[in-house]
Amino acid sequence: MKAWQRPTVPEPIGAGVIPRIFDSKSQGLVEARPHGSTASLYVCGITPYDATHLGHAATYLAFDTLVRLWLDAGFEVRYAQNTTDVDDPLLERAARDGVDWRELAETQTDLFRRDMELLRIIPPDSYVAVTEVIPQIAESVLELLEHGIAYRVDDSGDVYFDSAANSAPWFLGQESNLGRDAMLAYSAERGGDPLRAGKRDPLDPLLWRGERAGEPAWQSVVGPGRPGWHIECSVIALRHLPAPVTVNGGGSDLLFPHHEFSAGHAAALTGHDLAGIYAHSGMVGYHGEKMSKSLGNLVFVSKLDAGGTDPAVIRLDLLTENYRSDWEWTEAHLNTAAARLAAWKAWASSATESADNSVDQLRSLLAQDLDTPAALAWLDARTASETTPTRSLVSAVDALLGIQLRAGDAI
Ligand code: 5CA
Ligand code: ZN
Repeated sequence: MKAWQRPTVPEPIGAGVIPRIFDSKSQGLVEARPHGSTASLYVCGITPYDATHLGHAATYLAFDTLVRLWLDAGFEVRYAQNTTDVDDPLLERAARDGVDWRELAETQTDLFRRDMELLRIIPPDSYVAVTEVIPQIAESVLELLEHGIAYRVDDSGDVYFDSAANSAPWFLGQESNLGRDAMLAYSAERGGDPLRAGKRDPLDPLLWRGERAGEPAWQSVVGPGRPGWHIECSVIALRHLPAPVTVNGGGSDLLFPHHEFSAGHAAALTGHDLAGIYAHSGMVGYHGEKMSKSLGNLVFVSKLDAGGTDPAVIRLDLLTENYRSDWEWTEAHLNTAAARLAAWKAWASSATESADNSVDQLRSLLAQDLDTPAALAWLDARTASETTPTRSLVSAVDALLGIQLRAGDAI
């Protein structure tokens, strides 16, 4: 399906730096260096309801910073993202509100696209809804059944992934580094069904859900039904990006089970790792809890926009925090960003054409695990000092941070 309009991104000035980023699998900072000249990125997209809250926005912005650093370093970027446009939480919300689930998914995806555009987030090259790839997912489930890496439970039509039957390079816990107890707890909390009778391992995840009365279902090579959650991302990533992808990303709530099993399914299908790096953004909170659909403590990008907040202020607000930290959003936080943007704009208005090597300082701060707080502090110091701004630095703020400081520059 179509993504959204790409913002203009100024051409790099001089040589960029290959970014380093924290890898959840190896538990350390690693260079996000692509094989060859193309960096590839898969980021888990929204389940389209309650979009777009500031937690979502912060996560897509974190990976946008990575994309911008790659572009700055001279790489081509191939980026794919899904929408989980059929899944239990979406169906439950549609039923609760008495709307058709397809209608809900469509309107919420439209809202998300608009919000991403407002925030000047670079769109994926492949934006793929799960309902667009149902036959392909079913083919992959069949392949896993034929290879003895998947099994059927009772006569429900449900198919599960056999975590233990899978062969190298993946093994259970490889991506998340979690012990069994933690995995069991997260599985129960995040869409798994460890108590389901008849499974070979309580942690084995659903690959295909057999048709149930009143639920959407598709005819397929594994029988009527719909896909499980993790296999959708494995299949979309494998079909749209060269494997292994340079970075597989999402929020830290996807560390387990989602990314563990997306990696597991992909390895079972190809014999290779899904990704070189598994990167996770922290959780944005509000009123003392993680901002989440189930709790309802949400602040929406569209509502802030409708209330007159400049989207650039929202963007700068989210860049204030380290992408890996869990942090609490407040109104005051937003006001600080508004003051900062005003100060930076005043500073940028007197930019000159003179030579400037300070862009390298900005890029090297960001290249160290997308350290936007350090970059912002450095720019604050620069705006507060008597140093005359240069056009190249102002342009780098646009290219790397997505913040346009001069009115009249291209949108
Ligand atoms: N559709 C699945 C991924 S395949 C999903 O998790 N959808 S979501 O709508 O629940 O979340 C979309 C993205 O936003 C995910 O990467 C998730 O980790 C991230 N996210 C959700 N809540 C927050 C939050 N409070 N702070 C930061 N990121 C969040
Ligand atoms: Zn996903």
